[in-house]
Amino acid sequence: MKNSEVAKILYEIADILEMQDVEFKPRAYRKAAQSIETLQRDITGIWREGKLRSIPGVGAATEEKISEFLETGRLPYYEKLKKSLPVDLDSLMSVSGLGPKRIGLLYRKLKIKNLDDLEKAAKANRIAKLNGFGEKSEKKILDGIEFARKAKSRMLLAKALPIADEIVQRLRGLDFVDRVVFAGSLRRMKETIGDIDILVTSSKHDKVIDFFTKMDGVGEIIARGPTRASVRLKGGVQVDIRVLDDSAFGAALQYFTGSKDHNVAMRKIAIFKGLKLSEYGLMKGGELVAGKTEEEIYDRLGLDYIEPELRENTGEIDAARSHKLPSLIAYDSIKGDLQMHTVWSDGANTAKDMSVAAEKLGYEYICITDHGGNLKVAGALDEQDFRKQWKEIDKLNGSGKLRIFKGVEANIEADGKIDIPDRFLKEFDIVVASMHSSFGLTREQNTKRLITAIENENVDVIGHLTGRDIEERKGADTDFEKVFDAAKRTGTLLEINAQPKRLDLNDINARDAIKMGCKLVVNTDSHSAEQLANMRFGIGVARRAWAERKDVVNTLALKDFMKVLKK
Ligand code: DGT
Ligand code: CA
Ligand code: CA
Ligand code: ZN
Repeated sequence: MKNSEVAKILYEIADILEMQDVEFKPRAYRKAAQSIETLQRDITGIWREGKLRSIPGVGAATEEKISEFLETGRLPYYEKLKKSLPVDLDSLMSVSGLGPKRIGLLYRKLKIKNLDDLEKAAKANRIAKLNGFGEKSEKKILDGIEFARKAKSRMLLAKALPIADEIVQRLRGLDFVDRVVFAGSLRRMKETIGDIDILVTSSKHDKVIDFFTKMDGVGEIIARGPTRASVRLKGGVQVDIRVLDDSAFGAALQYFTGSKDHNVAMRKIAIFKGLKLSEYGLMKGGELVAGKTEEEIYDRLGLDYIEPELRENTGEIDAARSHKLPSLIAYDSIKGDLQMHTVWSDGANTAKDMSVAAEKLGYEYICITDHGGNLKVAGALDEQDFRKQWKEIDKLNGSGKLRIFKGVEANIEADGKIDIPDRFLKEFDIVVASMHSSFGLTREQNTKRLITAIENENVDVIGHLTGRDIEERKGADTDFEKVFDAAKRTGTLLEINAQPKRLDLNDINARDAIKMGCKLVVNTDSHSAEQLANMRFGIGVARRAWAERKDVVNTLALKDFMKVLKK
């Protein structure tokens, strides 16, 4: 799978162009990189089908570069750019306060290429004298260097999962391995992942390690021992592997799934019962009493089985002891997806394409929610456009089994008003209202804003409620208790947005919403047919929020679902 390699190159091109003060292009390259990084399909396959342009953000220039790289394994355009600015971008970019523009300036004026150069220059007070810097930013840089040296950068779950899946598949193909699974934060479906952890059972430890460290895509071997190894892939991702014997598979899986806090609490229970729990098994005075499966370990400690998504030591152990664990929503329980965009606004596919893809997923209904109102940058539709679109949807509804709802994603303005008049809003089947700007309001203002939107009788769903971007922007400051209370009171649905960079509501907020009796909906907010596959990340959040099927309305069959919409 070349996705992360391609994404890394495009990100670097964007950074280097930005360092050279080129306009517009950096944004385009970065946008393409973002969607490729979290694609759930191998980009090589999409390229072979000649469909690179169906990836959101990929235009003529990026298409050409990607094709060349996939065809020849090289990209001279990128190599030349890199040579023109020989700096260690990866580490310099992780110093807070430094972006490509400033790194470019530091290279041109002071020949700074890496963290060591940067540190020397800052300590000699040479940075403060530069135009656009100053004492304060020099100090900030100096503080940032230490942090950057230690910084273990994290990646989005959606980037890590397909990479792990592919490595697991490769290892499963070997005749000298028995079981292959991934563990760690990935198995717990955390929103970001530090590294990928893989467990293999085999009697040929050395052969597994040998294959793993030499397989295609490995850029660097970080560590290598008889039963474990760590590599860094060419795309930058770290993967750890451990090879073990079958007898302790459950104990190892339990241990390496974590979380660390969950494990610590588990070990305490073991000690209390006169036992010892480790990655090698549950022992009593040196005798193995459980270890082959996770289930028998939990059972022997007097606990119901705890699903990986719950293992964060946030009450799951007490719940398991008193048989009060939730019966988590299953990954395959979704019947419809209620937020997606088409070519009418900023999506890459037609309504027809989206409906075909949704039928393939076994859905009973979808809602097309192209942007409306003032969001012109996202190609917002006006009233006339929507009426034309509805004719298209009517036709599709007449021809297939899938029910397509006529929806809109409208904006919640700073004062809580929706940017489409109520007269027209009420003609839609489903209105998703979301915030797309004014993220700097005070907690009080923003809470009032959301409540005003929730109280609008035409608003059915609040989309990506906080507006956060996991890697770039904190969510708006909000009094969740008040907002959830309003949602519950008015029967307004709250979205878990499954876009990898959003996952908004997050696990903690969604869990609070459920506790307060709110109903949730998990939507992909897809901008292409491929992205409908992101549903699993939203369900991951729902499960980490302890959600049951009854808490999520788009698990309902069509007839029952229609009953929960506001009149
Ligand atoms: P990550 O990679 O930062 O997203 O998070 P994890 O949870 O995958 O952590 P990682 O890769 O460092 O280790 C994998 C699992 O191994 C972790 O979830 C629990 C277990 N583990 C690692 N180190 C320790 C430790 O020092 N004590 C305990 N009890 N467990 C550990
Ligand atoms: Ca990990
Ligand atoms: Ca690890
Ligand atoms: Zn949106």
